[in-house]
Amino acid sequence: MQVDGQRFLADLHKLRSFGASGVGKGVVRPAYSEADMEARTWLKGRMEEAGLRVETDAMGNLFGLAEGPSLLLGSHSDSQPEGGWLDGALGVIAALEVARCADMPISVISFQDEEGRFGVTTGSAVWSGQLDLEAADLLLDHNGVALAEARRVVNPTGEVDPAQFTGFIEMHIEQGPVLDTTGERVGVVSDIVGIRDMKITFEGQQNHAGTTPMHLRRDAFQAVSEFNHALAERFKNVVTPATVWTIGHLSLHPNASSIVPGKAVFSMQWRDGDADRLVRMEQIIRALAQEIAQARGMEVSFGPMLGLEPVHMDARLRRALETSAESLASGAWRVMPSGALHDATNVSRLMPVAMLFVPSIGGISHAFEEDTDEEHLVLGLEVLAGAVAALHG
Ligand code: HGY
Ligand code: MN
Ligand code: MN
Repeated sequence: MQVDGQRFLADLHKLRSFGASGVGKGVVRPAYSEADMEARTWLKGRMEEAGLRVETDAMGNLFGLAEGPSLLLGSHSDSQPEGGWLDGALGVIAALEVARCADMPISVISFQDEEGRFGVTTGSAVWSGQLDLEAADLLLDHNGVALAEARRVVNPTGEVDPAQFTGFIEMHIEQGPVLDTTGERVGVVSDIVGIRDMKITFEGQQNHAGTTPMHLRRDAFQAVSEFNHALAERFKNVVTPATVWTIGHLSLHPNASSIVPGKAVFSMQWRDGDADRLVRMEQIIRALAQEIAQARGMEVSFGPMLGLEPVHMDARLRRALETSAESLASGAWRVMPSGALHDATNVSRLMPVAMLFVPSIGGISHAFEEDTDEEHLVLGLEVLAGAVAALHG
């Protein structure tokens, strides 16, 4: 199968123009935003030009469907609030290019809200049955907008039956430092970590920042600060160097310089390759938050917890990627786990899945600086095409 690297790169740069941040090659293209929907309209046209039948489901997942049973390739085209031009977009455009050149049926997908404006990989979670649409509709973004409201911009054409697909392969940037550090050019994913994500709220007493003595304060931010500091200690005998946890979002109420914050809401997210360890970490998180709230005479509450279990990639699809990587990048590829989450985790509930990585310069992602050498992008495309051809050989 002969792919067209220049056409592929041109489409990647065109997709980058929707929600271009003006900083480096960064994009701002959150799920259901104007830029996201404009990008999807353009993608729809490119899928039709490739001879695919386009369907958009109720969540806004955009499918380009081949006739009859087909291998599904793709990823997502929504971005983080400050996103890179390749996260998700690479897999969608690579899928489109393979679908154009393949002499076997290839379908293409751009999932919606993989970046979790409303949750965790929300679009593929609903499509795969991991999450009910009714429950998803109740999810709020950090500005309090409900998913049900946001997805009104979608004009659904119909639901897509997963049974028509023989498997799913997602090409993605690594988003981490491994390939960039080793100088290797391709990663074949062995497994994807599991994740837990929930909001925690501490409520104390809003008060005057000048007249309230320190020992009388019930300061919600101080509770968060103590929680974060103590957590590292409590995790010490549970976590490994591969375990990660993040407080990425914090809102203080009323968020004013001269007011002791009475309320703090923060996101608590943790990830690991071991399902039992995720459970143990949750127990520690909940117990520590309650202990601190009690000690400080405060209230603590926990929002709905979203989570996905660790998944192993399908051996047959993975072997096809490994064989293709060996023939095109011999000595410059490796098998590796994914510390980032992907739609492939949800899709693995329905069919065999596998993933292919290309390096991230400096290991940076979820930032405007995210980038990859273009010859690595084209090589990844060729490895994907080689694996697809071999699977149908
Ligand atoms: O957070 C993640 O791992 C994914 O990039 N949304
Ligand atoms: Mn992604
Ligand atoms: Mn991402």
